[in-house]
Amino acid sequence: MKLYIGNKNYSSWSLRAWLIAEKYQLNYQEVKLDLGSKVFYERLENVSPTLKVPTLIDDDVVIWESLAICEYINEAYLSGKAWPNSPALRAHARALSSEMHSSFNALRNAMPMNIRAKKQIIRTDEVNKDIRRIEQIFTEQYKRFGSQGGWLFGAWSIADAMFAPVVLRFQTYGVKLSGEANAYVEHVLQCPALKLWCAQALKELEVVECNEVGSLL
Ligand SMILES: N[C@@H](CCC(=O)N[C@@H](CS)C(=O)NCC(=O)O)C(=O)O
Repeated sequence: MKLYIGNKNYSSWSLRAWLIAEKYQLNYQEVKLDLGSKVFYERLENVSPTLKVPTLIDDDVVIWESLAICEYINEAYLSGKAWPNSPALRAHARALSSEMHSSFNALRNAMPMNIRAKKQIIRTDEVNKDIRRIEQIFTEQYKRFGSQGGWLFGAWSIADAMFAPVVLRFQTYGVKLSGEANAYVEHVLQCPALKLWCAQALKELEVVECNEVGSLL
């Protein structure tokens, strides 16, 4: 398998797909491309129909959406263990993952992932609304499953991969959550695979201007 990703400092969608492959130590080759560079588009030209990362190539299978990559890896290589077992919890985890995939635009635009930075932004009502909803999700899930492994559904699942970048955004922009939501954040930050991604991000030197928002703290 070949997984095309973007800069580790910035590419939040790449992180989600990479996390599932890395967490389960799958046999894959990582191809990292500098977001927005000429080489980025040249290399993806005959690989990804959207010219975006992440894109996964597994023999003749091409998958170009982060959530679909997670689903594929889960079914093809993990016998389904990256979703909760019960249909009700699986549907719940899928709903949260799809919500992450399709919502929170205000937060995403105002707080791009930028692991190496410590920044300050002025939070609009829309951004605060997104933060409150995420805090509610973390609180509810941690209250219910925190004691069963610390992840959103106890054991690690694709839902945790989907929310990992938002945890890193909260670090960068100094968003503090309360109680159980904060306990979940602390748990995520201890994840060895996530720590590895962050350590590699900190070694990168490229600057992608459009992701540099806010004022330095
Ligand atoms: N919906 C896609 C989003 C992928 C995406 O927007 N990737 C960004 C990097 S994080 C990208 O490749 N941008 C390059 C471009 O837009 O030209 C997914 O879930 O994988």
